Amino acid sequence: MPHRLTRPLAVATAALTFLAAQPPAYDEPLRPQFHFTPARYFMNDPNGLVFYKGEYHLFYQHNPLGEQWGHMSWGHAVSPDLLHWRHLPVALHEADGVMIFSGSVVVDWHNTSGFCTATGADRSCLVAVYTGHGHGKQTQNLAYSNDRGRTWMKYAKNPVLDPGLKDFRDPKAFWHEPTRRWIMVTVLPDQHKVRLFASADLKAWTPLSDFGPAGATGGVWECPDLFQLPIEGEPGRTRWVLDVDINPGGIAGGSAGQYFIGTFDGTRFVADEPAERTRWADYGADFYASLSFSDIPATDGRRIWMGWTSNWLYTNDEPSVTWRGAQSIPRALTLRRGRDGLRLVQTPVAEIERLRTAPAPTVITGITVLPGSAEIQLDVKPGAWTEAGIRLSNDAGEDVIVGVTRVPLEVFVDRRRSRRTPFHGAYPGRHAGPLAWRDGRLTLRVLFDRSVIEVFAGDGETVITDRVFPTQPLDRLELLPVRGAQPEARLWTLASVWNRRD
Ligand code: DQQ
Repeated sequence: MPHRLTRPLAVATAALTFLAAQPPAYDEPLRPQFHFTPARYFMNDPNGLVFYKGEYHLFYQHNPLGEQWGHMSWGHAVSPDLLHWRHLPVALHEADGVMIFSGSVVVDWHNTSGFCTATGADRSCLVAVYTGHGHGKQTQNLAYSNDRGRTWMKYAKNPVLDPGLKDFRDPKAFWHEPTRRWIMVTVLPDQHKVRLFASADLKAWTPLSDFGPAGATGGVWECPDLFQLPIEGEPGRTRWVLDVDINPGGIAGGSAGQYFIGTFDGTRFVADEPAERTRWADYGADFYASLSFSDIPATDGRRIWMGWTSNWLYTNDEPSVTWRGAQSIPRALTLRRGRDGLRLVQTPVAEIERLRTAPAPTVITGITVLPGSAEIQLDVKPGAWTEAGIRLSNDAGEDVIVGVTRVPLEVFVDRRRSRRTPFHGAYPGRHAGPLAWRDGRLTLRVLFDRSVIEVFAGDGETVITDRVFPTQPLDRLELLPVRGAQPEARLWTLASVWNRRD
């Protein structure tokens, strides 16, 4: 006789099956509302960022089977505006003992690879260049898609680069028009070297040059990127930026991003500054593996990157449930000249202003209700103060201070008291970065999103990204009392990008 479930059990089973098939509510207490998070399970580095036929693609390091790092595959989402993302099925799965580590995607506009099947005027397709990790080594591999990234084929003759190295990864490929060839930037992590290759067809690669060791070398080098940026206020002038992440040995402990500014002639990157000089992309503990979008049209002209808002010190222990890991807000990049030479400037993409629920901000006086997702702007003027800033807090006695100190002149995020019940010894901390007066004022633009804080200080010159994991929502905002000229703070509530069921 066939086994039959009793009626209550059958109802319970049906309910569970129904729940498992439902999209997540995207409303768990720590779940950011305008930052990208995976629907379920673990996410780390952004991968394959590319704009193609009206869509931004975000691939990401993903464990499709669990809440900790493992089974690395490429998760996938698309967006029309860099904010509202639609999840697509996993693009590249681990297979045959080879995990899919980080890498990039390019548009092969002229079918140099021979992978593109389209015949008309537009012969383009997408090609992914990724690291295969397995069988004791790391190799560079290709996959391609002829249906706007919906399905992917791994190249039958993978790997395309296999020097037999245990650590050799994170290819970022781009088309270099002056030499009319593809360039691939990779890292030799424990040698603290970036190695460049060139190719006519994305399949056969020739080594070009090495860069490094230089800058910070207290940990392995990972996830490089190389791109040209305009210099603000100097029309027609550009410089190249080589971004290399380091773990551990970052400015706030653990993982962090550093960059070098210099020249690239199609073969070699040469830094402008001495090898001892380290420049940090972000002074917080949670901005890693940043990657810039490929193929943003020249009519737009922006170079935009995003990074993973976590740290290898504690990522596997973060106290979020069902999902783990968030990406930063996409940031537009430029270079700015100051007393200290050129530096990278990061600005949240302008699209974010469309999320403001009202055009006029609320002016902060006394203790104000802090919505879960908000943008706060703090303006500080010269005065007799030693420290100025804002305090985000809750009834549980947890708080985060975001502010500036006068001596030394710095911006900081202090999350030491942001969680009553510790989850990892490396999490509590205060992170600070150098700041300069601009036109007689200090301005902090703070993006707060439940468990993500991004601070853009000095019009993007100094950035701090820190996750915060309070045990209950930080729902109060107030200005720190200061002596002398009162700072001004304004707040915009930001709408959720996850209010759709897709
Ligand atoms: N994460 C990937 C590697 C990369 C590291 C593996 C950086 O490709 O070097 O998940 O977070």
